Amino acid sequence: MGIVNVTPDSFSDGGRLGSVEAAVAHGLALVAQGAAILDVGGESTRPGAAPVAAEAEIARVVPVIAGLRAAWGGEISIDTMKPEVARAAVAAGATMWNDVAALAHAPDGPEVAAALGCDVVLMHMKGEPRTMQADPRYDDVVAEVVDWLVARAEAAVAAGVARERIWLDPGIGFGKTAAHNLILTARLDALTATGFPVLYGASRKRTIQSIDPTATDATDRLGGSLALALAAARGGATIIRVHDVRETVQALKVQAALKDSRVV
Ligand code: PMM
Repeated sequence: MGIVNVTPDSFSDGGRLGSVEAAVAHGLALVAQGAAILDVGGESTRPGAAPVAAEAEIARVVPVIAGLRAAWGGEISIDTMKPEVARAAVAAGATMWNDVAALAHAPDGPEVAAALGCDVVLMHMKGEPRTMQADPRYDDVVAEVVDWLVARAEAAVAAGVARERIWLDPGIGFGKTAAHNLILTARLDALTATGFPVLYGASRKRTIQSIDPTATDATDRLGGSLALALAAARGGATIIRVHDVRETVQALKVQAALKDSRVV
């Protein structure tokens, strides 16, 4: 899954994709590099980010989704917490709702997801972006994240979302310390064991800087991003959300070839 952020303040490519044309061109370049899914987002969820009104978010993402849809037939996901944005995005051609609030941001989230009939990503977040990194605590982070996500999936199914359309995501960096992020990555098998397919995203995130303090800039974190992507794939993740598609696809192919070489 290649990331197409169309926010003025996204932490890793902030403001770079300023025009619709540039965002569409960027998305198509990621497809050429091997992305099977494009994730379009118009509201930054970086720690401390301020919320954006639905109308502004729709105005940012809909022209980009429509432009991508006109040029490409693959899966396009909309990264939003708001049902009205998801609705507008699907009308413009999106086929997946990626919700960092796991359909809990608005009371009608599960019903709207069911009505849209699209694929749905349910991500775990403790708190909300503005405050989530203020001293997050868990007794057992792996069990709490898994149990909460399964409960959200059951709520979605109860509202009419097809079980086979649901992905679960541990939400790396969303109300978690670096230690929490690492154990969730190392124990991703606990999430895979739920039977739901797993999406994982740690591309360019701050956890990498906690291990390599010199990686102060998000674009300095490719090595760490690749290490985490490979670990997630070994843990059973089937969608990896990244900025650096070409490098990640290559790393995943080499890891898969190494695995195959032991059995031939
Ligand atoms: N991370 C970000 C935004 N959206 N969605 C999912 N499903 N999982 C993530 O880990 C995730 C996300 C924040 O990163 P960005 O600012 O680079 O998009």
